[in-house]
Amino acid sequence: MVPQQIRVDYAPKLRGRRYFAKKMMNFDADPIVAIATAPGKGGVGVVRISGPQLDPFIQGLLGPARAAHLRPRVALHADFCDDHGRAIDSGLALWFPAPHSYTGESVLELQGHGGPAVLQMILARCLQAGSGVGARIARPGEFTQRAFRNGKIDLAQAEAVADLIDAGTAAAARGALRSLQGEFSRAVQALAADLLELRALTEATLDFPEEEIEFLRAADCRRRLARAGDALHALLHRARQGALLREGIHVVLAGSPNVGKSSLLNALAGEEVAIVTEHPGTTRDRIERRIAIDGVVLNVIDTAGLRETTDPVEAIGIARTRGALASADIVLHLVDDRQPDDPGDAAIAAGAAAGVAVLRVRNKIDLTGSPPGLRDGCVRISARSGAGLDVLRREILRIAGWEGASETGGETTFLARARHVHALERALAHLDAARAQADQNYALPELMAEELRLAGDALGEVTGAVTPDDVLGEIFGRFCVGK
Ligand SMILES: Nc1nc2c(ncn2[C@@H]2O[C@H](COP(=O)(O)OP(=O)(O)OP(=O)(O)O)[C@@H](O)[C@H]2O)c(=O)[nH]1
Ligand SMILES: [Mg+2]
Repeated sequence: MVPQQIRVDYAPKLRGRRYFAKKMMNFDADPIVAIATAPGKGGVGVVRISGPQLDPFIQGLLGPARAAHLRPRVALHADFCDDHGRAIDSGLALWFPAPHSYTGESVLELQGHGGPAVLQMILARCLQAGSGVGARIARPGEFTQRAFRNGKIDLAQAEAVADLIDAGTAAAARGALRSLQGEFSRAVQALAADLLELRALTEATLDFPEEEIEFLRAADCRRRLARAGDALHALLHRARQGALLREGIHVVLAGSPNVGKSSLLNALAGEEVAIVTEHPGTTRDRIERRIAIDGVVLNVIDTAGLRETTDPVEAIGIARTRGALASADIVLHLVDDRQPDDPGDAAIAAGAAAGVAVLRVRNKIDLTGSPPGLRDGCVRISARSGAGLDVLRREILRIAGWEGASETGGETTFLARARHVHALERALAHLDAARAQADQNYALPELMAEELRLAGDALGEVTGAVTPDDVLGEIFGRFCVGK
């Protein structure tokens, strides 16, 4: 089979949810094959195969003589051969018999030379050798999906795999690894187990109405609910920090023309990203730069200065500034320190979405002699000399809610996603509702049991214990092929 004939079955979403749901439920056992290393040239390239039955691949690619030497988890040097027994490449074969593998199925890894042509040839040969057992190319994330399905990892850990690959800073990578190693999942599972026990108690009360309240009182239910509430609060706090680390912060620089927005972007980035001139109206387009502070990624966006204009190009730029303001997490409103106040105030406050922090920054203090730093909710800096920039960086992180590596965040933060934060928030709301029932002397135990069930379900969404198939499809669909 030549590569063009390979049926690429990537697009479960196009076929609708039911297709994917069926795929998930079916536990489809086709062997899957993919190039696991990044596209392009490299010293080594890896083709990975996972499935219940790998004999055709082992025999076909290594040939019977060499295949006889293959031992579990021991690297074997071998030629990878075509269907006539001619070598395509020479490298290492690694065999992980089920269940001791990444996916929980049998896995064969062929480490060849990392060129696109040779890896495509190995891939095509694998599909050919496995055609009798239904081999096909893996969908994005399908290896990890099988690991999840086979109970090797839970959903939060599976997401951490993708996040570790995507991590843009060392802090994000360390956080992702902690999630991958199960730190986050264990905390969620412990909480879910507590809630389940409390729910069982509450339901027992419903079954034995005479003993009703005594039952729950004897179990000190209220104190245990309070303890679960504290644990959930702490977990939510850590998850929010983790989400910040993963998603980054959108910081928009806005203000009148010529106040030094582009100069500030350049100073923060440490290079000449944007054009700076003494002419007001220099910046027309929005210019973005990713900058890491303390391991947190800031997406800093420089915009066209806000003013009334008849220039059609500048007007488009100003419209883009308004668009950027509307999607900012934090707005830095720059003002020239020589001016007592800025007429753009109202426009910026109106442009930023509700609840978005607007931090006033007075620039060019080298010309006025004001001391740098934070006073009256306003940071004074010089983009030219760099004075006050440290304070500004710290203030941005503080407003975003980042607690920093030295405090409770940093080294104990696991990477989390907005999805996790929302699920934990829902769990907390249901737990609070259950606590309200307890506080009313267990007036409605049915309601309390129901709230505990809903809280448990919300926690289960984090680990994948109760996650709808379309959500699973969405999560795994975002992985790269070969992972
Ligand atoms: N002395 C001094 N000059 C500065 C400082 N920051 C910027 N400037 C000067 O102010 C002028 C305008 O700077 P820009 O960074 O282009 O200003 P901008 O806000 O991006 O302007 P527009 O793109 O036109 O909206 C340039 O001549 C800069 O060199 C500063 O901290 N001190
Ligand atoms: Mg500019």
